[in-house]
Amino acid sequence: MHRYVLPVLVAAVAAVSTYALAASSTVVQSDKKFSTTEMTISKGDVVVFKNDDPFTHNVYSQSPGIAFELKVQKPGESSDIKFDREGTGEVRCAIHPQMKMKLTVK
Ligand SMILES: [Cu+2]
Repeated sequence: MHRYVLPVLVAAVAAVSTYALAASSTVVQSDKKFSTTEMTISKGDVVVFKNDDPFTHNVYSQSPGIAFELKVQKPGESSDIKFDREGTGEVRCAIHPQMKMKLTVK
């Protein structure tokens, strides 16, 4: 039985270590704008998108490597997106076409 416990333990420690090394950045949506126009992160990092507006946003990217979609994000909600691949491109809002920021994952 003990021979099965060790690999599970090693896997658990590795998972926790990976998580601890990942950095987290926050992008706030306020006044129909992102809090930054440009952001560069490392592969494996997490970006928290927070809706500080009194209305709904739908943040997404269709750029290679960084594609995601938050879908409908209500006022006050936060969503974590982990970027596991390299890529660069635009993050936008499907509801407010003027909302744009550049994101690079390297
Ligand atoms: Cu929006």
